[in-house]
Amino acid sequence: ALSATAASPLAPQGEWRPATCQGCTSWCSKEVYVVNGRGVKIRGNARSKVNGSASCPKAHLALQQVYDPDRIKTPMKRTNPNKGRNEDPKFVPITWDEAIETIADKLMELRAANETHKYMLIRGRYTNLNAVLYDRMTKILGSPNNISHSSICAEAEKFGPYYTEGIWGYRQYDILNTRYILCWGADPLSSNRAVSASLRDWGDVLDRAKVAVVEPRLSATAAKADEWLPVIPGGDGAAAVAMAHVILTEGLWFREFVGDFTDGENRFKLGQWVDPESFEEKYTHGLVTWWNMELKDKTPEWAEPLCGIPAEQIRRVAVEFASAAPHVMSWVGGGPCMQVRGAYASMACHALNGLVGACDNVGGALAYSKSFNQGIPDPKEYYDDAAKVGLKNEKIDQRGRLELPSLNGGKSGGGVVTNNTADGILNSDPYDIKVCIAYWNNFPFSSPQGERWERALTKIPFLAHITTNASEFSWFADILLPDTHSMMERWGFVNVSAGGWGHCTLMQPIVDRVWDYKADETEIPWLIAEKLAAKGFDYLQRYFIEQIKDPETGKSPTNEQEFSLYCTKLMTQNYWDPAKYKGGDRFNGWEDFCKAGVWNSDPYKFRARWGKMKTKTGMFEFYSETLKEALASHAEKHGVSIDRVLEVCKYQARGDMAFLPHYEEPYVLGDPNEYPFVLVDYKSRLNREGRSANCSWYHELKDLDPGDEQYQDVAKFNPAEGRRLGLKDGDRIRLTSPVGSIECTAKLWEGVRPGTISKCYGLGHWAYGRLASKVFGKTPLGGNNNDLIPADYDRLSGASVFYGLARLKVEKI
Ligand code: MGD
Ligand code: MGD
Ligand code: SF4
Repeated sequence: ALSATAASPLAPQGEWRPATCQGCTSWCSKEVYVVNGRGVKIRGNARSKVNGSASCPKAHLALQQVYDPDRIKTPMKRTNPNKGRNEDPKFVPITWDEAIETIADKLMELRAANETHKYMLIRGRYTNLNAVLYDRMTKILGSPNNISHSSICAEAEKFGPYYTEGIWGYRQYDILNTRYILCWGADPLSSNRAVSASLRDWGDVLDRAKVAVVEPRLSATAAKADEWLPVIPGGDGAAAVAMAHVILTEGLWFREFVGDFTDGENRFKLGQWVDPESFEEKYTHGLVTWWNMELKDKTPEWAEPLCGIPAEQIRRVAVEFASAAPHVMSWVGGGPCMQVRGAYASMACHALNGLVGACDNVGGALAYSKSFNQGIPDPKEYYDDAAKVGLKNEKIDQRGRLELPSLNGGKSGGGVVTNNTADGILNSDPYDIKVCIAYWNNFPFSSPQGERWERALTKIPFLAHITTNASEFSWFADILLPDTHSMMERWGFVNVSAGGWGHCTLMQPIVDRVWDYKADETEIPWLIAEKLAAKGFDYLQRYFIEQIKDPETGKSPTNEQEFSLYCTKLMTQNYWDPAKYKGGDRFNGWEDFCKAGVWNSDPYKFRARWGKMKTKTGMFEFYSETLKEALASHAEKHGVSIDRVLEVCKYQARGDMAFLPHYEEPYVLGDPNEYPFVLVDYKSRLNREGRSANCSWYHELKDLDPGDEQYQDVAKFNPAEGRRLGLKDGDRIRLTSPVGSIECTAKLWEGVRPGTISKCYGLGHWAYGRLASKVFGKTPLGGNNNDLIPADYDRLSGASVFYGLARLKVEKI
């Protein structure tokens, strides 16, 4: 018989080591099987209460990323002084010393010229260690310009929850205890923020709950759902307020949360004004105002032509959803919100959670679980006079200007307007950017109308890119620094919540680095600080040495590896140090935490936020006093009325309507006669954000996306429309919008709403690697949707718009 003895080939050759996946923002805790320093297999970390041993299909692509032969293996410098898409940078290898020396020289030049604000740090994906490079280093160098990718990611989706219940952040969903899931442009089986856990649990969910999906295309989740509501892009707000109308007229609101008429008689009757005095609210604010001003006439029949969903389906879903209250959820993804008027759709779809008492409730939509990250010390003591002056400058993305309120956290200019940075740079408004360091990002590819980034990056005199792969962004760089891969080669940690649990999961260097990579957020800033100190500016190095010490020994770091480790230990100390225990899993110290790889929170405390929400009234605000205050302060800052702000920002609301969840017509660009279709963009199940197209498995498994084909980039048409256009599967086509065009392949598929073309985001790289591009540096493989999408914003949240904006025409080629 076969037995696995030490000498046998069946004996284990390696060990499972804990890791974290950042392929998407599910941020699962994982384990990697490591043999002789090489990662060979990936599985979920069973110790995590968020994702357990579950994995999604794209987790495994991390192996192909780590061992991608196209990774940058050494620092490089550009030798062609001309920049541009058609200019080969002619990169040549250099040493780390030369690379860092060059960067430090450029930073010192800015200091000598009193232009520290002309330094910019760009962050794409990140771990929580980003505080070092993104925040502290930028500030100590004296620049206000730390620009994150947040608003090409998800800001609009946070708007509704913030201005109704005070959460500027994501929600988690208690799917195992729910009885009805209503998804708005979220596809939890493919994307969003709990993919592994959703895939694991969805079978049980379907046994116990109904699922309805509002989507212009048949998504993976819609394909398994009880109801697919094929919405016209941008019609969500109409469907949501009509559902609210039905819930109120049918008397189905959740009285324990919302309250009731003082005499118990339902006065919410079609078209009838209600006396606010007749209703006593409990944990909400402004329900009757919402009814009187927006809901009373908004029947499903009113909504049907606006959203394209049959009135009887809107009514049925609303009644079944509310009848299962409060163990139900309105799950709002980016689809309805990342639109020009998406802020109000975000409010309208999320407000349903308030009506049915689903927020903070069992089986409902919850805030993220409490976590206990420790910040790193304040840097203010390390600002010199030049830094203090530099920091006072306006930020390059122009956030907070009249036309860009970006009201993150209730503050005018509170959030980044990532994609507008390109215009700030191009127009030197408010000034020009001279030195930029960027990491883990690829804005010419990932941002709408990314061609603006190509021109903006060409204009920056000195650009360094910290990256695993040469990418479209790298093409414009002067220096490339080869980065560690997030999953296996570096320290870091992130927090995420799902299903009522939060976890803090560690990245650790668990495999050997094949080449001389260095970690973006800690090792590289350490090396820069050393060089700057040698050139006479030691503030950054002193901050690192004096403020970031090993919490166990009290020792200061002496090199970049120690610095990286101490940062991680310091910021996670509340999880692993028994003396600092604050809740959740207990550990006996750092080693113990590293072995587990993940800390789990305590169970969720349901209903704890009822009456204590971080809104102005403490209540769930249907009439948002919080938004009223934020808009008033933005308007006052610019000496205009709130109505003027709304007008400049392209919203239709005026007066009090601005503070209420309501429907606004979609703002779509292009003449429908010339451009008859609306683009429906969505993420591939295999997208590790913009980073997986150089993996062979990505192409081989592409038909995991409903309607898609292996090794193809297909634009999907409703079959009747496709036939009318004379299209058949496999035809090569050109899609053109008012701002650009791409080439791809036609596919006729039933899961497409008429009037739309549905196409995955992910392909179309012209400079990523040998599998991602047709000819590296020249010809893309497939087409990048962002070449079709105009650069525009949901200005109240600062979010870039991906949905409901681009009209298209199609030609055979
Ligand atoms: P990525 O496109 O993932 O990030 O957009 P970005 O923040 O620009 O590119 C990351 C780059 O970092 C890679 O190109 C590579 O150069 C480098 N890199 C890859 N792996 C690593 C690594 O492990 N470490 C480091 N340091 N570098 C690495 C993301 C953004 O894209 C997001 S978050 C969303 S949600 C948007 N999604 C989206 C969409 O759904 N549709 C369309 N049309 N556009 C979208 N763009 C947005
Ligand atoms: P998307 O997955 O882009 O965003 O997660 P979500 O916010 O859930 O989904 C947008 C959906 O909206 C698509 O299904 C699209 O078909 C639909 N849609 C388009 N227009 C409309 C419309 O007008 N109305 C409605 N109702 N729907 C519309 C984002 C989250 O996903 C983020 S921010 C990141 S960074 C992660 N990235 C990521 C990834 O790259 N790949 C995968 N597989 N998962 C990911 N998860 C994370
Ligand atoms: Fe989790 Fe996303 Fe990684 Fe999949 S890709 S394992 S869902 S973090």
